[in-house]
Formats: sequence, structure tokens, C-alpha cells
Amino acid sequence: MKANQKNLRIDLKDADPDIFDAIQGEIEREQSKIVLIASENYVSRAVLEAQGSILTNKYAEGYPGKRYYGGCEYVDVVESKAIERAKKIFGAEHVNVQPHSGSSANMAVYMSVLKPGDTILGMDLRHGGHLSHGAKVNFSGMVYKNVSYGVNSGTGYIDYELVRDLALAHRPKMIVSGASAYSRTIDFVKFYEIAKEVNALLLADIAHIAGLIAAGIHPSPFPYADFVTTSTHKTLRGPRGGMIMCKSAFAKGVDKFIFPGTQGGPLMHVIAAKAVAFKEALTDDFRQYQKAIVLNAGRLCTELIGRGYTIVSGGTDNHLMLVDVSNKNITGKEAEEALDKAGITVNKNTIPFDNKPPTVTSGIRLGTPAVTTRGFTESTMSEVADVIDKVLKSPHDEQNMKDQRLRVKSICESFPIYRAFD
Ligand code: DSN
Repeated sequence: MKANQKNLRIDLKDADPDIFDAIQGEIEREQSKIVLIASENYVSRAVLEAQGSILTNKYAEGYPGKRYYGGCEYVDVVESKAIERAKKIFGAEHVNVQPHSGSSANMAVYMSVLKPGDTILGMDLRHGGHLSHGAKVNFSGMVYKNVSYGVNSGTGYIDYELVRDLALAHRPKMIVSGASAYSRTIDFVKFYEIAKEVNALLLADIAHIAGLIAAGIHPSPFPYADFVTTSTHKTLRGPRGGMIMCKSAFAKGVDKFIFPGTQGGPLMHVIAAKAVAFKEALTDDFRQYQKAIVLNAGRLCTELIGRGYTIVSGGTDNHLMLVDVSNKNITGKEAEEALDKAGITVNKNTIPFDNKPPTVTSGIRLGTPAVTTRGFTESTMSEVADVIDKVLKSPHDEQNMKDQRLRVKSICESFPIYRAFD
């Protein structure tokens, strides 16, 4: 057999031990640590299998039935199923499942209806918004003029009066609703009314809460938003990727600005994995899972408040919370590092009106989608809160850190993830 043919049959562990070992290391890390990063999750084996499939071999520029390559009969089935299922989950008029990420999805939406220099009104990154909602360091803030709204300094809730005032003063072409670090229900109706008043288009970026919306736990942006974008790997629990949903009137523009506007060939293995995840999202199990995410976040939040922690806005309605650790004599960066040593993975996060830079921060963001997938219940969350508190109180006490690491390991052993650990 020739070498090039042999490659088709050699396992990764023999072909590339470096990468194989790194993947094994990551499996061990995911198994033995508690992931509280609000935007991460564990996909099902079926999603993994689809994403790791031979569909990665196929070029399919274009859309089902209208491709620029031959041999697309099977990938057409895959993409059509993904679209059909997404429409069913969200009640969308038009769906494009090709965006490689949430950011690419937002880019295509902007390009389909805005001209460079047009104004976008989006949530301030430092108040919980996303880079692609107009941040200066991102294409969205370089190509378009950005005006930012934020949360009310007293309540920590989105300041809808400020959104309206800014909209009236700046007459944006596009208003972006949606956030990456906001723990309260987003009022899409209010955003719609403001957009209507100033004749702006409304984009709802539901990346974080897509799963909750799919399960009917968070109000849907449909039929209010003109465009709805999402990543597919957070609460929605699909592969890493993006998706655009929109009203039929905008379908042509959106499709054109994904392909050929901003992307070439779609990642058909990823689209297959999206289709599988969407099938899962239509089940009752998924609805129960989303309910459990919110219950777990609620319990973690209550337990932390009970231990003297300040939560931005005073609580959570969804899958995440922002913990202001400044009254605990620790920065967000230090908290992230100490928790990681004990086996709890979180991310430092600026809190609204933070006086520390984003590399330091006064807060940490905690979320429950991943731990809920592996089976943590509310009582597990109470124990997790206790570990967090003990770590943050005495991060330099070596014995304490060893004790907390052991507690984390023991919790993790009770909730195995992938089959390799059975
Ligand atoms: N970086 C993502 C998050 O962690 O929320 C947003 O895309």
C-alpha cells in the first residue's frame, strides 16, 4: 500500500502522537475540572460524531439545490435538515446555517443592510455587550459608527430609557439587542418599540440565550427582530459555529453576504453537527435541560449572595451571573487564577462601571450550561458555591487549596462526561 493510501487508515494516536496526547489531556481537563464558563458546553456524542465525519471533505459553495460543485446530493440533505429544524425551533421565516461563527453572522447581517459609516447602537462591551456589537477594536466599530448603551448604575438592568434617548439623538440604522454577560431577561418588545420609533432595523443576537429561547424559557425575539443571529455552541449545545435567522424580506441579502460576500465554502461537517444539535433541541429532554440550567444558576447565585458576594443586578434570570469580587479584596484575574488552581474554570469579566482594565477586572462571570449537561443538580451547585467561597477567601493557604481541589475532583468523578471515562 502506498504511503498516501496508508494515511487513510492510520489512527490519530499513531499518525500524530503530539496532537493525540493534547486531545487526551483536554479530555482529562474537561473531566476533572468544573467548567463554569457561561459560553461553554459539552456536545453530545452524536454531535461530535457528525462534526468529526467525512463531510469535512466536501466543497459545497452555494446553497442546497444551487451549488457550484458536483456531488452535493448528501450535503444538500444535511443543510436542508439543519435549516428545516432551526425554523421549527425558533419559528424563523428564513435561516442561513453557514456562518462560521456568531461574529461572521453579525458581519453578514450588517453588510447586507448597512453602508460603512452608518450608525449601530449596541450594548457596551464593558457592560456585557459583545465585540461585534460595535466595539472599537472590532470590525463592527471600525467600519460603522458606534453608539453604546449600558446598564443602569443603580439596578444593573439594561437602561431602556437610555437606549431610547440615544436612539432619538443618533438615529442609528441598526439597533443591536443581546449580550455576552447580562444575567437578566432581555425585553425584545421594548427594543422593537424603540427601533420602530426611530425607523431602525433591529438585530437580536441571542448567542448566549438561544437554548433558553428554544425551550420557551426566555421570551423570543420573534416576530419583533428583523434579524436574529446566534452562535450554536453555548446554551444551544451544538458545534462551534453561527447562524442567521431573518424575515423573508432580508433573506436574499443575508444569503448573498454569507456566500459569496464574506465566506467561501461552508463547513458541511459543522452544518451536519448543527442539524444533529437542532434535532436534540426539539426534544422534551432539551426543554428540561434548559430549565435545569436556570435552576442551577439561581441556586449558585443565592448561595453566593448568602456568603456575602455581590451579584451585578442582584441576581439572575438566565444561565449566568456576574460576580463583583471587589469587596473580597481580590481582582477578577486573581479570582480566575485561584479558582483554576482548585479545578474550577471561570473567566474574569469587567463589571459595569469597572475601574479596572479588562486584563484585571473586578468580576468573574459564572454560568451553568456545561455543569448542567454533566448532571449537576441544585444541591451540587450549593457545594460548588461553598468551594468557590473557600477558595476566594484563602487563595494563598496551601492546605485549603489542596482540600478544595480534592472536593472538586470528587464532585467531577460523580459526573463523568465522555464515554472514554465509562
Ligand atoms: N466569547 C463569547 C463569550 O464567552 O461569551 C462570546 O462570543
